[in-house]
Amino acid sequence: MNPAAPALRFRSLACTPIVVPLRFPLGTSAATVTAAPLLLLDVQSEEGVVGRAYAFAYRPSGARAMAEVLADAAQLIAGDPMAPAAVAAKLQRRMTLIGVTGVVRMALSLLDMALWDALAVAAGRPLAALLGGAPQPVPAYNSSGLGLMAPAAAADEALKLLEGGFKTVKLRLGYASVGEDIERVRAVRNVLPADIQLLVDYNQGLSTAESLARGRALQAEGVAWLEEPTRHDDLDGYAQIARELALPVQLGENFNGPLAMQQALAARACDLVMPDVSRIGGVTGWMQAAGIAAAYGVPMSSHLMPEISAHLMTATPTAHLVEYVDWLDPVLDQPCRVVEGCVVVPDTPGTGLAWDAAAVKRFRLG
Ligand code: SMN
Ligand code: MG
Repeated sequence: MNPAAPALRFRSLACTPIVVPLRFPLGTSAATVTAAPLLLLDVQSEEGVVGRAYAFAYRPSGARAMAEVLADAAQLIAGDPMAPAAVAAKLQRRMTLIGVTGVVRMALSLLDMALWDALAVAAGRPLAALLGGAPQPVPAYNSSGLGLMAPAAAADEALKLLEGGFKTVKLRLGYASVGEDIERVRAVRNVLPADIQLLVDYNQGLSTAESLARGRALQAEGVAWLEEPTRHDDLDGYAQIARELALPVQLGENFNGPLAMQQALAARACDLVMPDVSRIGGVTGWMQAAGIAAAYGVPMSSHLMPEISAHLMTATPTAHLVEYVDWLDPVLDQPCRVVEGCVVVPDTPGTGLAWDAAAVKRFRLG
């Protein structure tokens, strides 16, 4: 780190909830996302340094609830050093009675990401470099679309998602019958070149028994991972699924902090992990989780927020794939760049996030 970089103190924060339209609406077995509710966060240091981050909020109420928690957190840390680990420890303790889970966990993770961005901006270095990574392109899969839809529509959309040179795409499943799932997989697999990988995601829609039955059916269909077939916290169920299927089981977007990942790995609940930076504890929690995945030798991918996750993946020993979505593009000065299926990590200070003020105003949640 640049030894001349000033020590920063936290002054204030500003939250901006927005809802951006999606180029490819995303139907999952749990809910359909037609527009993405996002919470943008700007933190301000006493020295005038600004740190930025954002999180996918799932629902407009999620964005509003996180903003409330962040306003509360800001009062608790006013004037404190912008030291993410110390801030995390203090807020974890102060918020213990309500519980650091759900939107509270997401809000604190988002704050952590913005603090790290401010530190990297002050140091004049990309976040990737500050974490010990090299800011180089990171292999990604295109997850922008391929929700629940008719087989022919899924085949069409799969081809569109290859734009940008992606070598992997992800299809959501969880129809009423295994036959309908297989129909979609075959429709997509039929139009995809042989060197393109196909991932599938059930968004926790199945029982353990159905996960085993559908997983067995999928094993012959050229699928590279089976994501969240059943409820994310049923580790015994997952251990059985992972043991009985040859198809790699992927779990992680719902890990509530690094401990949840450690427990899943200790239970042999999955073969692959994909924490979400806004649920795992921000950059601080991510780096702890990366250490756990490395100790277990388990490939680690990311969930959403590719602009931030790509930086973290450069410093993740078992880095696998960044989940790319184009959702933030409408409000960015510089859209997230993808070259030959890799997310490009900008060589500018911090994460490189800069809002397009006019677009933010247009999509602002009232
Ligand atoms: C997903 C579900 C809901 C919103 C965003 C993303 C999905 C994924 O589980 O892994 O992309
Ligand atoms: Mg998923």
